[in-house]
Amino acid sequence: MQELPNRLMIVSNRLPISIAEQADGTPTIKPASGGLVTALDPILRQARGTWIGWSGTNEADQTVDQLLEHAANSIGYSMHAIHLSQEEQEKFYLGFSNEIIWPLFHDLQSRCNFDPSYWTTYEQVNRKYAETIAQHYRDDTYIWVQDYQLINVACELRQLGIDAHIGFFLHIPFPHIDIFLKLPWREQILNGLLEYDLLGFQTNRDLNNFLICVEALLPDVEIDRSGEYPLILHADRNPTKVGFFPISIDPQEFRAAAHTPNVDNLYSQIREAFSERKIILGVDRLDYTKGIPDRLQAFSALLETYPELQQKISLTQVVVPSREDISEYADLKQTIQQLVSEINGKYTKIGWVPIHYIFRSLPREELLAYYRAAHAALITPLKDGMNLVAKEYAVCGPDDGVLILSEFAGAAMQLSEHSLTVNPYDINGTAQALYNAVTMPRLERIEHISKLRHSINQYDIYWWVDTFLQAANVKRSGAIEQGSS
Ligand code: ADQ
Repeated sequence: MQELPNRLMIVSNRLPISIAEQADGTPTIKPASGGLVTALDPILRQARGTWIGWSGTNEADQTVDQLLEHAANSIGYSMHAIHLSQEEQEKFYLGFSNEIIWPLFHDLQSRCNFDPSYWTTYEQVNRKYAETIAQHYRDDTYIWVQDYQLINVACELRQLGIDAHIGFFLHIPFPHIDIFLKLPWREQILNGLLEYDLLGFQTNRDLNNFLICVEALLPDVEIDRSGEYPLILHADRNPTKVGFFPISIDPQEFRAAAHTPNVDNLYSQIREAFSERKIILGVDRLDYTKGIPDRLQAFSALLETYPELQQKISLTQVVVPSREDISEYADLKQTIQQLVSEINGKYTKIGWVPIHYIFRSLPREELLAYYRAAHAALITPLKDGMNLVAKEYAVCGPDDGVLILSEFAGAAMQLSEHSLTVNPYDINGTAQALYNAVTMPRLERIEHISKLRHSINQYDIYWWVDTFLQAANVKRSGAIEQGSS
Protein backbone atom coordinates (compact mmCIF):
# COMPACT_ATOMS: atom_id res chain seq x y z
CA MET A 1 0.00 0.00 0.00
CA GLN A 2 1.34 3.44 -0.85
CA GLU A 3 2.10 5.99 1.88
CA LEU A 4 -0.90 8.30 2.29
CA PRO A 5 -0.55 12.10 2.29
CA ASN A 6 -1.64 14.10 5.34
CA ARG A 7 -0.61 17.63 4.51
CA LEU A 8 -2.43 20.13 2.33
CA MET A 9 -0.87 22.56 -0.12
CA ILE A 10 -2.95 25.22 -1.87
CA VAL A 11 -1.53 26.73 -5.03
CA SER A 12 -3.12 29.81 -6.56
CA ASN A 13 -2.04 32.60 -8.87
CA ARG A 14 -1.87 35.07 -5.97
CA LEU A 15 -1.05 34.47 -2.32
CA PRO A 16 -3.93 35.31 0.04
CA ILE A 17 -2.13 38.41 1.30
CA SER A 18 -1.30 41.90 0.21
CA ILE A 19 1.84 43.83 0.99
CA ALA A 20 1.14 47.23 2.51
CA GLU A 21 3.46 49.97 3.78
CA GLN A 22 3.45 51.02 7.41
CA ALA A 23 3.56 54.71 8.38
CA ASP A 24 7.38 54.59 8.52
CA GLY A 25 7.57 53.07 5.04
CA THR A 26 8.48 49.51 6.09
CA PRO A 27 6.49 46.82 4.29
CA THR A 28 4.05 44.64 6.20
CA ILE A 29 1.77 41.76 5.28
CA LYS A 30 -2.01 42.07 5.35
CA PRO A 31 -3.93 38.78 5.16
CA ALA A 32 -6.58 38.88 2.43
CA SER A 33 -10.20 38.21 3.25
CA GLY A 34 -12.65 36.43 0.97
CA GLY A 35 -14.54 33.16 0.93
CA LEU A 36 -11.80 30.89 -0.31
CA VAL A 37 -9.30 32.05 2.29
CA THR A 38 -11.84 31.91 5.14
CA ALA A 39 -12.88 28.39 4.21
CA LEU A 40 -9.37 27.07 3.69
CA ASP A 41 -7.80 28.77 6.72
CA PRO A 42 -8.87 26.24 9.39
CA ILE A 43 -8.08 23.30 7.15
CA LEU A 44 -4.66 24.62 6.32
CA ARG A 45 -3.93 25.08 10.02
CA GLN A 46 -5.07 21.56 10.87
CA ALA A 47 -3.24 20.00 7.96
CA ARG A 48 0.06 21.80 8.58
CA GLY A 49 -0.68 23.51 5.32
CA THR A 50 1.22 25.59 2.85
CA TRP A 51 0.01 28.20 0.37
CA ILE A 52 2.02 28.95 -2.75
CA GLY A 53 1.35 31.90 -5.05
CA TRP A 54 2.62 35.14 -6.51
CA SER A 55 3.17 37.88 -3.93
CA GLY A 56 2.13 40.63 -6.30
CA THR A 57 5.57 42.25 -6.27
CA ASN A 58 8.15 42.48 -9.03
CA GLU A 59 11.05 40.02 -9.30
CA ALA A 60 12.69 38.25 -6.41
CA ASP A 61 12.27 40.22 -3.27
CA GLN A 62 14.05 38.91 -0.18
CA THR A 63 11.99 41.18 2.07
CA VAL A 64 8.79 39.44 0.93
CA ASP A 65 10.24 36.01 1.71
CA GLN A 66 11.32 37.17 5.16
CA LEU A 67 7.93 38.77 5.84
CA LEU A 68 6.17 35.56 4.82
CA GLU A 69 8.41 33.51 7.07
CA HIS A 70 7.58 35.74 10.04
CA ALA A 71 3.87 35.79 9.20
CA ALA A 72 3.66 31.97 9.27
CA ASN A 73 3.42 31.90 13.08
CA SER A 74 0.54 34.34 13.33
CA ILE A 75 -1.29 32.99 10.26
CA GLY A 76 -0.89 29.36 11.32
CA TYR A 77 0.43 27.93 8.06
CA SER A 78 3.35 28.67 5.80
CA MET A 79 3.34 30.68 2.60
CA HIS A 80 5.90 30.73 -0.20
CA ALA A 81 6.06 33.38 -2.86
CA ILE A 82 6.57 32.96 -6.58
CA HIS A 83 8.46 35.87 -8.09
CA LEU A 84 7.53 37.03 -11.57
CA SER A 85 9.50 39.31 -13.85
CA GLN A 86 7.76 42.16 -15.65
CA GLU A 87 7.77 40.14 -18.88
CA GLU A 88 6.28 37.11 -17.13
CA GLN A 89 3.53 39.24 -15.63
CA GLU A 90 2.76 40.60 -19.07
CA LYS A 91 2.85 37.37 -21.07
CA PHE A 92 1.69 34.82 -18.51
CA TYR A 93 -0.81 36.81 -16.44
CA LEU A 94 -2.07 39.59 -18.70
CA GLY A 95 -1.28 37.63 -21.86
CA PHE A 96 -2.09 33.90 -21.92
CA SER A 97 -4.32 33.92 -18.83
CA ASN A 98 -6.29 37.07 -19.43
CA GLU A 99 -6.13 37.65 -23.19
CA ILE A 100 -6.64 34.01 -24.20
CA ILE A 101 -8.08 31.66 -21.58
CA TRP A 102 -10.29 34.22 -19.82
CA PRO A 103 -12.14 35.54 -22.91
CA LEU A 104 -12.26 32.15 -24.69
CA PHE A 105 -13.64 30.28 -21.69
CA HIS A 106 -16.29 33.02 -21.34
CA ASP A 107 -17.38 32.42 -24.98
CA LEU A 108 -15.85 35.70 -26.20
CA GLN A 109 -13.33 34.39 -28.71
CA SER A 110 -13.37 37.66 -30.67
CA ARG A 111 -11.62 39.27 -27.67
CA CYS A 112 -8.75 36.75 -27.70
CA ASN A 113 -5.21 37.66 -28.70
CA PHE A 114 -3.63 34.33 -29.68
CA ASP A 115 -0.04 35.61 -29.49
CA PRO A 116 2.22 32.51 -29.76
CA SER A 117 4.79 33.91 -27.32
CA TYR A 118 2.15 33.90 -24.57
CA TRP A 119 2.03 30.09 -24.54
CA THR A 120 5.78 29.70 -24.04
CA THR A 121 5.70 32.06 -21.07
CA TYR A 122 2.61 30.34 -19.66
CA GLU A 123 4.47 27.02 -19.72
CA GLN A 124 7.57 28.63 -18.24
CA VAL A 125 5.68 30.28 -15.36
CA ASN A 126 3.69 27.12 -14.60
CA ARG A 127 7.07 25.36 -14.41
CA LYS A 128 8.20 28.01 -11.94
CA TYR A 129 5.19 27.26 -9.73
CA ALA A 130 5.92 23.53 -10.03
CA GLU A 131 9.56 24.06 -9.03
CA THR A 132 8.53 26.01 -5.93
CA ILE A 133 5.96 23.32 -5.07
CA ALA A 134 8.67 20.67 -5.47
CA GLN A 135 10.89 22.52 -2.97
CA HIS A 136 8.20 22.48 -0.27
CA TYR A 137 6.38 19.27 -1.11
CA ARG A 138 6.70 16.10 0.93
CA ASP A 139 5.43 12.62 0.09
CA ASP A 140 2.40 13.06 2.35
CA THR A 141 1.14 16.31 0.76
CA TYR A 142 -2.13 16.73 -1.14
CA ILE A 143 -1.71 19.53 -3.67
CA TRP A 144 -4.81 21.54 -4.61
CA VAL A 145 -4.27 23.91 -7.54
CA GLN A 146 -6.71 26.76 -8.16
CA ASP A 147 -7.84 28.18 -11.47
CA TYR A 148 -7.07 28.86 -15.07
CA GLN A 149 -3.67 30.51 -14.69
CA LEU A 150 -2.19 27.22 -13.46
CA ILE A 151 -3.62 24.48 -15.68
CA ASN A 152 -0.15 23.16 -16.57
CA VAL A 153 1.19 22.82 -13.03
CA ALA A 154 0.40 19.10 -12.68
CA CYS A 155 2.01 18.38 -16.04
CA GLU A 156 5.17 20.26 -14.96
CA LEU A 157 5.19 18.46 -11.61
CA ARG A 158 4.95 15.07 -13.33
CA GLN A 159 7.91 16.07 -15.50
CA LEU A 160 9.85 16.82 -12.33
CA GLY A 161 9.08 13.24 -11.29
CA ILE A 162 6.55 14.16 -8.60
CA ASP A 163 3.91 11.49 -8.24
CA ALA A 164 1.70 13.39 -5.77
CA HIS A 165 -2.09 13.45 -5.48
CA ILE A 166 -3.04 16.67 -7.22
CA GLY A 167 -6.47 18.27 -7.54
CA PHE A 168 -7.56 21.25 -9.64
CA PHE A 169 -10.58 23.53 -9.41
CA LEU A 170 -11.60 25.73 -12.35
CA HIS A 171 -13.32 28.89 -11.06
CA ILE A 172 -14.37 30.05 -14.53
CA PRO A 173 -16.67 28.26 -17.02
CA PHE A 174 -15.45 25.53 -19.38
CA PRO A 175 -16.64 26.44 -22.90
CA HIS A 176 -18.63 24.50 -25.45
CA ILE A 177 -16.51 22.44 -27.87
CA ASP A 178 -17.20 24.78 -30.83
CA ILE A 179 -15.43 27.51 -28.89
CA PHE A 180 -12.74 25.39 -27.27
CA LEU A 181 -11.66 24.14 -30.72
CA LYS A 182 -10.46 27.65 -31.57
CA LEU A 183 -7.65 27.40 -29.02
CA PRO A 184 -4.33 26.77 -30.81
CA TRP A 185 -3.06 24.89 -27.73
CA ARG A 186 -6.26 22.85 -27.20
CA GLU A 187 -4.57 19.43 -26.95
CA GLN A 188 -1.89 20.75 -24.59
CA ILE A 189 -4.53 22.28 -22.31
CA LEU A 190 -6.65 19.11 -22.25
CA ASN A 191 -3.62 16.90 -21.68
CA GLY A 192 -2.44 19.28 -18.98
CA LEU A 193 -5.78 18.96 -17.19
CA LEU A 194 -5.68 15.18 -17.43
CA GLU A 195 -2.46 15.10 -15.37
CA TYR A 196 -4.60 15.88 -12.30
CA ASP A 197 -6.17 13.14 -10.20
CA LEU A 198 -9.30 15.21 -9.57
CA LEU A 199 -10.77 18.01 -11.67
CA GLY A 200 -13.54 20.20 -10.27
CA PHE A 201 -15.84 22.45 -12.28
CA GLN A 202 -18.47 24.93 -11.09
CA THR A 203 -21.47 23.40 -12.85
CA ASN A 204 -22.69 20.31 -14.60
CA ARG A 205 -22.72 22.30 -17.85
CA ASP A 206 -18.97 23.02 -17.55
CA LEU A 207 -18.26 19.40 -16.71
CA ASN A 208 -20.21 18.14 -19.73
CA ASN A 209 -18.50 20.64 -22.04
CA PHE A 210 -15.16 19.34 -20.81
CA LEU A 211 -16.08 15.67 -21.30
CA ILE A 212 -17.31 16.35 -24.83
CA CYS A 213 -13.97 18.02 -25.68
CA VAL A 214 -12.03 15.10 -24.19
CA GLU A 215 -14.04 12.57 -26.19
CA ALA A 216 -13.65 14.52 -29.43
CA LEU A 217 -9.99 15.50 -29.17
CA LEU A 218 -8.40 12.64 -27.26
CA PRO A 219 -9.72 9.41 -28.79
CA ASP A 220 -7.26 7.30 -26.79
CA VAL A 221 -8.92 7.94 -23.46
CA GLU A 222 -12.01 6.22 -22.11
CA ILE A 223 -14.69 7.66 -19.85
CA ASP A 224 -16.15 5.41 -17.17
CA ARG A 225 -19.50 6.84 -16.06
CA SER A 226 -20.51 4.01 -13.75
CA GLY A 227 -19.46 5.62 -10.43
CA GLU A 228 -20.53 8.72 -8.51
CA TYR A 229 -18.00 10.78 -10.45
CA PRO A 230 -16.99 10.12 -14.07
CA LEU A 231 -13.50 8.71 -14.37
CA ILE A 232 -11.26 9.41 -17.36
CA LEU A 233 -9.03 6.44 -18.01
CA HIS A 234 -5.69 6.74 -19.78
CA ALA A 235 -3.40 3.99 -20.93
CA ASP A 236 -0.22 5.41 -19.42
CA ARG A 237 -1.15 7.52 -16.38
CA ASN A 238 -3.46 7.62 -13.34
CA PRO A 239 -7.19 8.00 -13.99
CA THR A 240 -8.68 11.49 -13.62
CA LYS A 241 -11.84 11.84 -11.57
CA VAL A 242 -14.10 14.73 -12.64
CA GLY A 243 -17.01 16.42 -10.89
CA PHE A 244 -18.85 19.69 -10.38
CA PHE A 245 -18.64 21.55 -7.09
CA PRO A 246 -20.48 24.90 -7.12
CA ILE A 247 -18.48 27.34 -5.01
CA SER A 248 -20.26 29.39 -2.36
CA ILE A 249 -19.85 31.83 0.54
CA ASP A 250 -19.96 31.64 4.33
CA PRO A 251 -23.54 32.90 4.84
CA GLN A 252 -23.34 33.07 8.66
CA GLU A 253 -20.23 35.21 8.48
CA PHE A 254 -21.79 37.48 5.84
CA ARG A 255 -25.01 37.91 7.84
CA ALA A 256 -23.10 38.74 11.02
CA ALA A 257 -20.82 41.20 9.23
CA ALA A 258 -23.82 42.89 7.58
CA HIS A 259 -25.48 43.60 10.95
CA THR A 260 -22.88 45.50 12.94
CA PRO A 261 -23.54 49.04 14.28
CA ASN A 262 -21.24 50.52 11.61
CA VAL A 263 -23.12 48.81 8.78
CA ASP A 264 -26.48 49.78 10.40
CA ASN A 265 -25.30 53.35 10.28
CA LEU A 266 -24.16 53.24 6.65
CA TYR A 267 -27.37 51.45 5.66
CA SER A 268 -29.50 54.22 7.23
CA GLN A 269 -27.46 56.87 5.43
CA ILE A 270 -28.00 55.16 2.06
CA ARG A 271 -31.72 54.65 2.57
CA GLU A 272 -32.11 58.26 3.70
CA ALA A 273 -30.19 59.59 0.71
CA PHE A 274 -32.44 57.68 -1.68
CA SER A 275 -35.61 58.60 0.35
CA GLU A 276 -38.52 56.42 -0.80
CA ARG A 277 -36.93 55.42 -4.11
CA LYS A 278 -36.35 51.83 -5.11
CA ILE A 279 -32.65 51.02 -5.21
CA ILE A 280 -31.41 48.56 -7.83
CA LEU A 281 -27.84 47.39 -7.25
CA GLY A 282 -25.13 46.12 -9.59
CA VAL A 283 -21.71 45.09 -8.19
CA ASP A 284 -18.95 43.81 -10.47
CA ARG A 285 -15.26 43.81 -11.16
CA LEU A 286 -14.48 45.87 -14.27
CA ASP A 287 -14.81 43.08 -16.80
CA TYR A 288 -16.45 42.69 -20.20
CA THR A 289 -17.89 39.33 -19.11
CA LYS A 290 -20.04 41.05 -16.49
CA GLY A 291 -22.43 42.61 -19.04
CA ILE A 292 -22.33 46.10 -17.52
CA PRO A 293 -23.07 48.13 -20.72
CA ASP A 294 -26.03 45.89 -21.62
CA ARG A 295 -27.32 46.28 -18.07
CA LEU A 296 -27.12 50.08 -18.25
CA GLN A 297 -29.03 49.97 -21.52
CA ALA A 298 -31.67 47.74 -19.94
CA PHE A 299 -32.09 50.26 -17.14
CA SER A 300 -32.45 53.03 -19.70
CA ALA A 301 -35.05 50.93 -21.58
CA LEU A 302 -36.98 50.53 -18.32
CA LEU A 303 -37.15 54.31 -17.85
CA GLU A 304 -38.21 54.72 -21.49
CA THR A 305 -40.89 52.01 -21.45
CA TYR A 306 -42.26 52.77 -17.99
CA PRO A 307 -41.91 56.56 -17.58
CA GLU A 308 -44.00 56.37 -14.40
CA LEU A 309 -40.95 54.78 -12.73
CA GLN A 310 -38.80 57.86 -13.39
CA GLN A 311 -37.85 59.55 -10.10
CA LYS A 312 -39.04 56.45 -8.25
CA ILE A 313 -36.11 54.16 -9.01
CA SER A 314 -32.30 54.42 -9.15
CA LEU A 315 -29.54 52.11 -10.23
CA THR A 316 -26.40 52.05 -8.09
CA GLN A 317 -23.63 50.44 -10.12
CA VAL A 318 -20.41 49.61 -8.28
CA VAL A 319 -17.46 48.73 -10.50
CA VAL A 320 -14.21 47.54 -8.93
CA PRO A 321 -11.15 48.52 -11.05
CA SER A 322 -9.43 45.47 -12.58
CA ARG A 323 -6.83 44.59 -15.27
CA GLU A 324 -6.73 48.13 -16.67
CA ASP A 325 -3.33 47.39 -18.28
CA ILE A 326 -5.24 45.40 -20.91
CA SER A 327 -6.68 47.71 -23.57
CA GLU A 328 -10.03 45.85 -23.67
CA TYR A 329 -10.55 46.77 -20.01
CA ALA A 330 -9.52 50.40 -20.45
CA ASP A 331 -11.96 50.63 -23.41
CA LEU A 332 -14.73 49.08 -21.34
CA LYS A 333 -14.21 51.67 -18.62
CA GLN A 334 -14.71 54.41 -21.24
CA THR A 335 -17.83 52.75 -22.65
CA ILE A 336 -19.39 52.47 -19.20
CA GLN A 337 -18.59 56.08 -18.30
CA GLN A 338 -20.05 57.28 -21.58
CA LEU A 339 -23.27 55.28 -21.17
CA VAL A 340 -23.74 56.45 -17.58
CA SER A 341 -23.36 60.07 -18.59
CA GLU A 342 -25.66 59.67 -21.63
CA ILE A 343 -28.41 58.04 -19.58
CA ASN A 344 -28.04 60.48 -16.70
CA GLY A 345 -27.92 63.37 -19.16
CA LYS A 346 -31.16 62.20 -20.74
CA TYR A 347 -33.25 61.45 -17.65
CA THR A 348 -31.92 63.37 -14.61
CA LYS A 349 -34.54 65.61 -12.96
CA ILE A 350 -34.36 67.97 -10.00
CA GLY A 351 -33.33 65.88 -6.98
CA TRP A 352 -33.10 62.62 -8.95
CA VAL A 353 -30.14 61.06 -10.75
CA PRO A 354 -31.06 57.73 -12.37
CA ILE A 355 -27.63 56.04 -12.17
CA HIS A 356 -25.20 56.33 -9.25
CA TYR A 357 -21.87 55.12 -10.54
CA ILE A 358 -19.11 54.11 -8.12
CA PHE A 359 -15.75 53.19 -9.69
CA ARG A 360 -13.55 51.98 -6.85
CA SER A 361 -13.17 49.06 -4.47
CA LEU A 362 -15.62 49.79 -1.67
CA PRO A 363 -14.72 49.04 1.93
CA ARG A 364 -16.49 45.83 2.88
CA GLU A 365 -18.86 47.53 5.36
CA GLU A 366 -20.08 49.91 2.68
CA LEU A 367 -20.62 47.06 0.21
CA LEU A 368 -22.67 45.20 2.82
CA ALA A 369 -24.69 48.34 3.57
CA TYR A 370 -25.52 48.61 -0.16
CA TYR A 371 -26.60 44.95 -0.22
CA ARG A 372 -28.92 45.66 2.71
CA ALA A 373 -30.32 48.82 1.19
CA ALA A 374 -31.00 47.48 -2.32
CA HIS A 375 -34.56 46.47 -3.21
CA ALA A 376 -33.21 44.30 -6.02
CA ALA A 377 -29.82 43.14 -7.27
CA LEU A 378 -29.30 43.19 -11.03
CA ILE A 379 -26.62 40.61 -11.82
CA THR A 380 -26.37 40.08 -15.53
CA PRO A 381 -23.02 38.62 -16.60
CA LEU A 382 -22.78 37.49 -20.22
CA LYS A 383 -21.09 34.41 -18.72
CA ASP A 384 -19.74 33.73 -15.22
CA GLY A 385 -18.22 30.71 -13.50
CA MET A 386 -20.47 31.18 -10.48
CA ASN A 387 -20.92 34.83 -9.37
CA LEU A 388 -20.63 35.18 -5.63
CA VAL A 389 -22.24 38.62 -5.54
CA ALA A 390 -25.58 36.91 -6.29
CA LYS A 391 -25.19 34.70 -3.21
CA GLU A 392 -23.93 37.56 -1.04
CA TYR A 393 -26.94 39.72 -1.95
CA ALA A 394 -29.42 36.90 -1.34
CA VAL A 395 -27.98 36.43 2.15
CA CYS A 396 -27.42 40.09 3.15
CA GLY A 397 -30.15 41.90 1.21
CA PRO A 398 -33.55 42.82 2.68
CA ASP A 399 -35.99 40.03 3.59
CA ASP A 400 -38.14 41.09 0.64
CA GLY A 401 -35.33 41.75 -1.85
CA VAL A 402 -35.35 40.36 -5.40
CA LEU A 403 -32.47 38.74 -7.23
CA ILE A 404 -32.41 39.32 -10.99
CA LEU A 405 -29.85 36.89 -12.38
CA SER A 406 -28.36 36.10 -15.77
CA GLU A 407 -29.11 32.60 -16.97
CA PHE A 408 -25.44 32.42 -18.01
CA ALA A 409 -24.04 32.78 -14.48
CA GLY A 410 -23.09 29.47 -12.87
CA ALA A 411 -25.15 30.61 -9.88
CA ALA A 412 -28.31 30.32 -12.00
CA MET A 413 -27.91 26.53 -11.95
CA GLN A 414 -28.70 26.63 -8.22
CA LEU A 415 -30.69 29.84 -7.82
CA SER A 416 -32.82 30.29 -10.95
CA GLU A 417 -36.01 28.85 -9.44
CA HIS A 418 -36.22 31.68 -6.91
CA SER A 419 -34.77 34.56 -8.87
CA LEU A 420 -35.89 36.41 -11.99
CA THR A 421 -33.63 34.97 -14.65
CA VAL A 422 -32.74 36.99 -17.74
CA ASN A 423 -30.86 36.64 -20.96
CA PRO A 424 -28.39 39.52 -20.48
CA TYR A 425 -28.19 40.13 -24.24
CA ASP A 426 -31.95 40.80 -24.28
CA ILE A 427 -32.15 44.49 -23.30
CA ASN A 428 -35.96 44.70 -23.34
CA GLY A 429 -36.32 41.33 -21.57
CA THR A 430 -34.01 42.55 -18.80
CA ALA A 431 -35.96 45.83 -18.56
CA GLN A 432 -39.14 43.80 -18.20
CA ALA A 433 -37.58 41.66 -15.44
CA LEU A 434 -36.68 44.88 -13.61
CA TYR A 435 -40.28 46.03 -13.90
CA ASN A 436 -41.48 42.65 -12.62
CA ALA A 437 -39.06 42.88 -9.69
CA VAL A 438 -40.36 46.26 -8.52
CA THR A 439 -44.01 45.29 -8.96
CA MET A 440 -43.82 41.76 -7.49
CA PRO A 441 -46.12 41.31 -4.46
CA ARG A 442 -44.21 41.51 -1.17
CA LEU A 443 -45.18 38.03 0.06
CA GLU A 444 -43.91 36.48 -3.14
CA ARG A 445 -40.58 38.33 -2.77
CA ILE A 446 -40.23 37.17 0.84
CA GLU A 447 -40.90 33.58 -0.12
CA HIS A 448 -38.36 33.58 -2.92
CA ILE A 449 -35.52 35.14 -0.98
CA SER A 450 -36.05 32.84 1.98
CA LYS A 451 -35.77 29.83 -0.34
CA LEU A 452 -32.58 31.24 -1.83
CA ARG A 453 -31.13 31.65 1.67
CA HIS A 454 -32.09 28.13 2.58
CA SER A 455 -30.22 26.77 -0.42
CA ILE A 456 -27.11 28.92 0.23
CA ASN A 457 -27.08 27.86 3.92
CA GLN A 458 -27.15 24.25 2.85
CA TYR A 459 -24.52 24.53 0.14
CA ASP A 460 -22.05 26.94 1.71
CA ILE A 461 -18.29 27.34 1.22
CA TYR A 462 -17.55 24.66 3.83
CA TRP A 463 -19.76 22.23 1.94
CA TRP A 464 -17.75 23.10 -1.19
CA VAL A 465 -14.37 22.43 0.44
CA ASP A 466 -15.60 19.24 2.12
CA THR A 467 -17.17 17.84 -1.04
CA PHE A 468 -14.09 18.49 -3.12
CA LEU A 469 -11.72 17.02 -0.56
CA GLN A 470 -14.00 14.03 -0.05
CA ALA A 471 -13.98 13.40 -3.79
CA ALA A 472 -10.19 13.60 -3.55
CA ASN A 473 -10.38 11.15 -0.64
CA VAL A 474 -8.96 13.79 1.70
CA LYS A 475 -10.64 14.21 5.08
CA ARG A 476 -11.05 17.66 6.69
CA SER A 477 -8.20 16.71 9.00
CA GLY A 478 -5.98 16.69 5.95
CA ALA A 479 -5.35 12.95 5.87
CA ILE A 480 -5.91 11.16 2.59
CA GLU A 481 -8.10 8.13 3.05
CA GLN A 482 -7.10 4.71 1.96
CA GLY A 483 -7.83 3.75 -1.59
CA SER A 484 -7.50 7.15 -3.23
CA SER A 485 -6.99 6.92 -6.93
P1 ADQ B 1 -14.95 37.10 -9.92
O1 ADQ B 1 -15.02 37.25 -11.40
O2 ADQ B 1 -14.07 38.07 -9.24
O3 ADQ B 1 -14.53 35.63 -9.47
P2 ADQ B 1 -17.43 37.04 -8.17
O4 ADQ B 1 -17.75 35.61 -7.96
O5 ADQ B 1 -18.67 37.86 -8.35
O6 ADQ B 1 -16.52 37.32 -9.44
O7 ADQ B 1 -16.64 37.55 -6.90
C1 ADQ B 1 -16.36 38.92 -6.69
C2 ADQ B 1 -16.01 39.13 -5.21
O8 ADQ B 1 -15.49 40.45 -5.05
C3 ADQ B 1 -17.24 39.01 -4.31
O9 ADQ B 1 -16.93 38.18 -3.22
C4 ADQ B 1 -17.51 40.44 -3.86
O10 ADQ B 1 -17.94 40.58 -2.53
C5 ADQ B 1 -16.17 41.11 -4.00
N1 ADQ B 1 -16.43 42.51 -4.38
C6 ADQ B 1 -17.21 42.89 -5.38
N2 ADQ B 1 -17.28 44.22 -5.42
C7 ADQ B 1 -16.54 44.70 -4.44
C8 ADQ B 1 -16.22 46.00 -4.00
N3 ADQ B 1 -16.68 47.08 -4.59
N4 ADQ B 1 -15.41 46.12 -2.97
C9 ADQ B 1 -14.93 45.04 -2.37
N5 ADQ B 1 -15.19 43.77 -2.74
C10 ADQ B 1 -15.98 43.60 -3.77
C11 ADQ B 1 -14.20 34.38 -10.13
C12 ADQ B 1 -15.18 33.88 -11.19
C13 ADQ B 1 -16.58 33.80 -10.59
C14 ADQ B 1 -16.55 32.87 -9.37
C15 ADQ B 1 -15.44 33.27 -8.41
C16 ADQ B 1 -15.26 32.23 -7.31
O11 ADQ B 1 -15.17 34.75 -12.31
O12 ADQ B 1 -17.51 33.32 -11.54
O13 ADQ B 1 -17.80 32.97 -8.69
O14 ADQ B 1 -14.19 33.37 -9.08
O15 ADQ B 1 -15.08 30.95 -7.84
